[in-house]
Amino acid sequence: PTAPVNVVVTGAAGQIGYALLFRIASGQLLGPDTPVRLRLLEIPQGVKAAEGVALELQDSAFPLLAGVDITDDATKAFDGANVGLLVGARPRTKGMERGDLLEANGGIFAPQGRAINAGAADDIRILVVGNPANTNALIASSAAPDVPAERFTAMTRLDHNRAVGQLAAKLEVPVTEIHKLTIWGNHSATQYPDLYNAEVNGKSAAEQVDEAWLRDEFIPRVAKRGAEIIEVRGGSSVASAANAAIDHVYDWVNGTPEGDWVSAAIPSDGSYGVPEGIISSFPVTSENGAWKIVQGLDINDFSRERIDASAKELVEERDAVKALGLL
Ligand code: NAX
Repeated sequence: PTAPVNVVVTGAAGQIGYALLFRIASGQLLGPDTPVRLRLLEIPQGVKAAEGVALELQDSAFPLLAGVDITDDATKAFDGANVGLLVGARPRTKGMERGDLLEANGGIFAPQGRAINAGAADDIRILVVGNPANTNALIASSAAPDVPAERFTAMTRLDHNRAVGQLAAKLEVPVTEIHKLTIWGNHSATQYPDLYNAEVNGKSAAEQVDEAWLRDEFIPRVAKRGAEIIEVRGGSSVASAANAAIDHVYDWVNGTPEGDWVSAAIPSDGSYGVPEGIISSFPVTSENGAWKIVQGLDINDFSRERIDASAKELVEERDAVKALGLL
């Protein structure tokens, strides 16, 4: 039998944590042959609720679940960790400026990065879900100089899946007919969902919708879907966010299907004019357990402008956290 994989979930007592843990324990994160040991990291006030979740995990008798540890100590949580889902973050509250938000999150993601650097396993893979996800991932990565930068990623898979869902509904096709869709840039309102390179039934997606819908309805709808969910459901996206985190890590570990790609925020190598070093969303494939940016796509003027605008926002966030001494 294979040794259990150590999976750390931060913010484990929160909403996304609750939607995520049972799916991880059931084998959906790493596959049906891989046992997992869960490490739940919470702040002290969250530990008791995390213990409650652990009771329910026990009550589920998951065959693949080798154990559950709960701690409020990041160093303990990440010791020997193979996968880290960094969900817990400091949300923006009323009257908080962007600088305050970045600083508060720096206080979470820098220490977690140091803990990862100190004790994580050599194959550690990090997915940051907690917002502002891209820049939180950059802070954690920068605090972990001994871990290859490409092991730190941020989640834009929810945006990707939302875009697939919107396009499928518009064209009345199954989601399985949609391929090569890309979210570029930041997980924020500046993100750019690109239909010009996407395909539906093997033909250009952009050519199957009218331009006004693509530019004035589709793009803002995807970028503001989080707000729509809050408005309609009365709470932020939870199960869909957990689902996207599962998709991201599953594909990272197991590879993406031949002839298609997905979206993930990974460190830029300068591809497509995105400044090197920022953690920005790209069209990516996963091969042999590593993300690779899809090369050679045609970028029209409209796309160019959108990609540049989102990259600019990420550069501004990076400069702001640099000025705060967090990089
Ligand atoms: P909750 O407030 O329900 O849960 C957050 C949990 O994190 C709490 O239990 C809290 O005690 C814990 N926490 C806070 N600081 C911590 C720390 N330093 N170490 C460990 N745990 C800590 O929020 P939830 O709805 O679960 O959302 C979590 C994060 O996901 C938020 O930052 C949210 O903005 C972000 N999202 C990101 C998405 C994405 O696509 N990248 C989409 C969904 C979601 O909005």
